[in-house]
This record gives sequence, structure tokens and C-alpha cells, in this order.
Amino acid sequence: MGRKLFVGGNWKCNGTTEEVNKIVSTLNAGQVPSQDVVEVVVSPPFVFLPLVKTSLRPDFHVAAQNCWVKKGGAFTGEVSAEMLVNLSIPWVIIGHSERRLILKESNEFVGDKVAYALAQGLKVIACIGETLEQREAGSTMAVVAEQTKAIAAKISNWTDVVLAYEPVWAIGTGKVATPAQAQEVHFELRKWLQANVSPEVAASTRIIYGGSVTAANCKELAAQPDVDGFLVGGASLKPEFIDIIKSAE
Ligand code: G2H
Repeated sequence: MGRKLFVGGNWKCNGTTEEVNKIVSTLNAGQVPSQDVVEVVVSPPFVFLPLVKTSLRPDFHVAAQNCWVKKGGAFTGEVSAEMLVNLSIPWVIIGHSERRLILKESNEFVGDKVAYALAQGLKVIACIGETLEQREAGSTMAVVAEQTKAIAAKISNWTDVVLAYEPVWAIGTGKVATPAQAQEVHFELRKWLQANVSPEVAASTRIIYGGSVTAANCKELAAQPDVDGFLVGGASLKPEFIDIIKSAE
């Protein structure tokens, strides 16, 4: 069976109650292909998760933007995977580059988080990607392989994992990777999974692209054989997110 297109909206640290209600209204009114064709997941900040979960159309799902690396307890400011499960939040984004770079989350820490979240029953959007310096030094594949290896070392079942390739130089910069650049890395990542995990996991795991995705560039990216969807930031706060979902048509 083919891989179903996945379109995620990462709202990051944005929004007021009024703005969230407006985005949800726009999403609820959108005419999009059925969930047999495209899986849509939006990721509001933690505080808006219950509001979005109750007001969002049932064919779209929600994700948290992070969760704690182990069972909850004395970890001030953190939100545990158990809490997300308790609220029936099905998905979580882990390892976004903004957390890796600003909050210094290491490859190993990200791997541990992915494993813990999966063990609690969450589905995970696991993010990887190289910086501009790393790309210019020719180490893109080595970097993303190392990040993926740290995840692969901690998990045995990839069924509930979506791998998001997000080159840091393309994030929020308006400088999207070309379809060829995205395809090249996605192809290599799939090859890495084939050699280091299994041919089945390589064939079935969705590898999505993130970094300045818009309605204007999504079609060409989605046409690449190894690009299975998107993680969209800025454009997911706007009505054009509906057009990005329609790239499945
Ligand atoms: C990459 C992406 C969403 P943007 O971070 O994860 O954001 O589309 O704004 O580059």
C-alpha cells in the first residue's frame, strides 16, 4: 500500500484564543480531500490543545509540540506524555530544530523522548535537519543520519512515526528547499532506513518536508516520490493551509 500524504500544521508559539478560534473556523470550513487520501494534524501551543481538540472537525487531528522525556513528576514547566494521552491528544512533535538549537536538546535526548512518547501510545512527528553551516560543509547526510540513528537506537516499532526533514536554513526564512534538494535527502533517508532498520520500515515510513512550505511551492514538492507530505509553520496559521492540504488532489 502507498504512503498516505501527511500534512501537519505547526503553530509554534503563536495565537490568542480569538486567533485560534478563527484558524479553527477556517479549517472547519475548508473543502479538502478525504482522510483516506490525506492525514491532517494541527499542533497548537499546549494551552490551546483542549480548545482545538473540542472545536476542530473530526477528520483533522491534533498534536502537542513537545512532551517530557519520561514519566511526569517534579519537572517544573514540563508536560508529560501521560497528560497528552489523558486528554486524548494522539500526536506529538519531537525534536524540532527550534528545541534542538535553542533549548540544546541532544540527539540522544530526542531519541529518548520519541521512545517514551511511543511507549505511552502517542504517535510521533520526529524532526531532523541540518544547519546551513552543515550543508555548506557537505555533511547534510551525516547529520540527518546521526539524528535518525539516535531515534532508531531507542525504538523497535516505526508504525507510529512520521519523520520530518526540516533543513534549518529553510525554516521561517522563506528560503524553501528545491524539490530536488528535498527529494535527494528524503531518498537518502529512506536508503538509510532500509540499510539500518528494515526494508519494510523504509517503504512504509512517511518522510515529510518542513521549511517555508507554502501553497505556491507545495505541489511541486509533493510530486517528489519520497516526499510524503509537510510540516508547515507560518503558512499553517493562514487560510492557505487548506490549499496545502489540497496538494493531495
Ligand atoms: C519548520 C516549519 C514548521 P516554517 O519549522 O515546522 O516552519 O514553515 O515557518 O518554515
